[in-house]
Amino acid sequence: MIWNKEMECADREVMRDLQLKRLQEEVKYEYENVPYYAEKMDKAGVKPEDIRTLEDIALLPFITKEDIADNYPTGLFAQPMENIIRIQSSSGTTGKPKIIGYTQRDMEDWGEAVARGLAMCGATAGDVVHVAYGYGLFTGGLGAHAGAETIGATVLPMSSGNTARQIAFMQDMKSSIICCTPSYALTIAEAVEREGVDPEKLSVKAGLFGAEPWTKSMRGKIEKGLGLKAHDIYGLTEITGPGVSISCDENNGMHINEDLFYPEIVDPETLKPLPIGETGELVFTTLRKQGVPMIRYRTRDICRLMDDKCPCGRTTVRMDRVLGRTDDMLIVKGVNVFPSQVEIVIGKFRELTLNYKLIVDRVGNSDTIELMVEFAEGLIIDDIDFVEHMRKKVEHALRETLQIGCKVRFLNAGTLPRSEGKAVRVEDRRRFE
Ligand code: DLL
Repeated sequence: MIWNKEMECADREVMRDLQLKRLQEEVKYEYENVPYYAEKMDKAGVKPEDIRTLEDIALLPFITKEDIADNYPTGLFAQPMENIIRIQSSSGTTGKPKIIGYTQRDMEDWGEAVARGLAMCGATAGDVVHVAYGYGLFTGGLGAHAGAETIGATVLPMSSGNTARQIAFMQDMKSSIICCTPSYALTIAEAVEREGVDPEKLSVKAGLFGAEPWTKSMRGKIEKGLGLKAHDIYGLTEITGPGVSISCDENNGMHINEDLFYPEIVDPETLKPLPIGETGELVFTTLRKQGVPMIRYRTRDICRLMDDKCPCGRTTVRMDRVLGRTDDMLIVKGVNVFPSQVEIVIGKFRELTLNYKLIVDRVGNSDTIELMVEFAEGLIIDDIDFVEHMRKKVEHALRETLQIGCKVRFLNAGTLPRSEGKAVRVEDRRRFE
């Protein structure tokens, strides 16, 4: 089912006209309401009136996660707090989170964007939408929730975890659409098998899975294990959360909600726009955001756009699977983790050096993260009580900062290989091809 034919199936010229009109308004709005961005535009020698065509977007300066960090917490807000009705957040590079605020209209647009994805899953008001993304500052839970409410479906705000309870609700409440990370979907599928539940007897017909990269083989296992059709949903906190793009039944790229988010692919080195079909860094401009509008936000996701006709009837440009990132951000259990955050934690302990390595792996369906870190010169690991005490302290501090558990292994000073160039701080043993 197509939720909003007018926007999702618009004639290309009509869509481009709408995008240009909204881009001009958004740039003017941001110039007038966010002094930091006005300064950036002045420095780049560009004024809102210079945006005469969609291609003129290339004249505008980019916004990066560093700009967000420099303006922590609310320096990029374009509205006073009394007009902000919601805050969501995700990890930043500096140890300070990225804070994004939403107005009433932003919330409505977010609900609309996710509703389109739920409709791709076949959702109507008669469906029971089981939301097993985490609720809270992370956008997954409340984003999926907003979409389900927009459709008028019955929402089960499960949040993540307690898999036995998830399965009991799926059975008893006849959940028909499930929303969670693909790795959690696999965990649920395995528990379903373990408990001897027949997936065909579950009422769930489709799922909206995202927030992390996933593979074709994961898709196959989820579809079989839960007896449903899997859809991919992409998004990021800075732009809105889930719902920037979603895959339809054709499962061939994710349709971008182009009336709300304008996509570009740029060469990550030269930052020049690349033609459609070429792989580069994905950049998004919000076209109707009031709380924290983002003009040319560098997502750091590597991707390509597709504009060939989709048999589903939607005319919007699609984005392919995310192939990787241009920065060092890791997604572990759906949570964004920067090595720099770990470094800040380690730096607080004088017993530790800054020689460390993070090992990320996947055990079963779950990501694991382990920190190997050297003790300071002179400290030798032979006092078991001391080592245990330190482990507890460091693991606690890491959990506080990263929001996920990270095991710690201590090494004697000088154990880790020394870098002769760029230090290799991360070993990611997971495979996403
Ligand atoms: O992960 C928003 C979201 C929630 C999307 C629920 C989909 C479902 P952040 O925590 O800010 O926001 O992380 C954003 O996650 O830049 C990508 O690197 C990655 N990501 C998100 N969706 C996908 C996906 C949410 N479908 C970052 N495939 C993004 C691959 C994804 N990577």
